[in-house]
Amino acid sequence: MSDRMSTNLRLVGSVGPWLLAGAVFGLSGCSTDVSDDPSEEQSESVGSTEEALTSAPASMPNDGSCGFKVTSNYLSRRSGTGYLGELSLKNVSGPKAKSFEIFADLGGAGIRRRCLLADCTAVDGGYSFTEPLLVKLLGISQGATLPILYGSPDPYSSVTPYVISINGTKCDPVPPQITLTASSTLVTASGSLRLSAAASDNVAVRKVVFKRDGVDIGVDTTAPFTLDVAADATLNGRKAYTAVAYDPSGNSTTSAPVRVLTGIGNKFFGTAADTTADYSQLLTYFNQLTPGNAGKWGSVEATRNVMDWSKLDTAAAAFAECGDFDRAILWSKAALAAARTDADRSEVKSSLVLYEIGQPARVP
Ligand SMILES: [Ca+2]
Repeated sequence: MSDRMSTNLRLVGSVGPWLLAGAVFGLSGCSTDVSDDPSEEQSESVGSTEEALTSAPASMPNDGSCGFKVTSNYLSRRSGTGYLGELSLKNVSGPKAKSFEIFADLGGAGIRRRCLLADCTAVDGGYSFTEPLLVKLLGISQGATLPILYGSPDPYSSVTPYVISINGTKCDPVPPQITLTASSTLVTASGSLRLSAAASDNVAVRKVVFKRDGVDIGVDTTAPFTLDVAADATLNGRKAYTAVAYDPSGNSTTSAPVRVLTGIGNKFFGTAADTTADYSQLLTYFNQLTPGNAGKWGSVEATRNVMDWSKLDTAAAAFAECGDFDRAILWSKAALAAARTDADRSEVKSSLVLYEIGQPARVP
């Protein structure tokens, strides 16, 4: 029956909406065939009346589309003032529908004015189609198909529709899955960094939004979901990239972050640590500036387990003698942070106090 209805629609696409409804549903006009009270249950329904009378009330199938199937037909040749498109919403195994929402990606085409047998509005990435008064009154019973017509000034390259909800129930509550990888996690030369997201969903992945430190930097709407990022010295430092996958119902999932270190034009030095304790020590002693040899291991720990930070203190005193109290304070604080005994700390502190008031520290 649905095929015949679709054929009818193509043939009578230029007639008025109520006449078209009559041609499709065999009605002489909605206002004369249905009750004025929309809350009253109607025995007649869109499509097969016999099935509506004999079918038991159906529960909502958990199949991602509520037991409904929406398909698309469109004409690639101009029809009248534009191009004709048709969606067919079939109730395969769902409950009688008195409301619905369909989302359709029209491949960039726009809808001219309104739709026939559905209300349609432009939304992000396509159009949303909702039930017309006729469906509110009569419903779509199991086995029945509702055709929806629309016209576009643009030719269609593709149309992809999804059932979003039936009778107010969201058909797909399951969010997508997504993992993100980067072509490199250490960038040392200008070029391009490719982000690749592997995303899947029980219905479909509509788009993947890429982010850098939480800020949108690009979108891909077709698989494979990738984004090429220009890598230059402005990105120097560590950045966290994430990707968010959306399904047609708006469910979303954010990937685990991928951290990329960019150091274009930088010089690196480093060492190795065997244990957490060693690593902690490295953070303490290497995460600071030191005045040449005075801060190196060979000077500080010339004898194993005997730390001598006095050379840092001496360096601070030398800067103070030259009148460079900023540097004197810097190295004095470094010596203070590294001092292991109260006696050492006390000695360094007494010098530091002098540097802070612009006085050199001299041995009496
Ligand atoms: Ca989903």
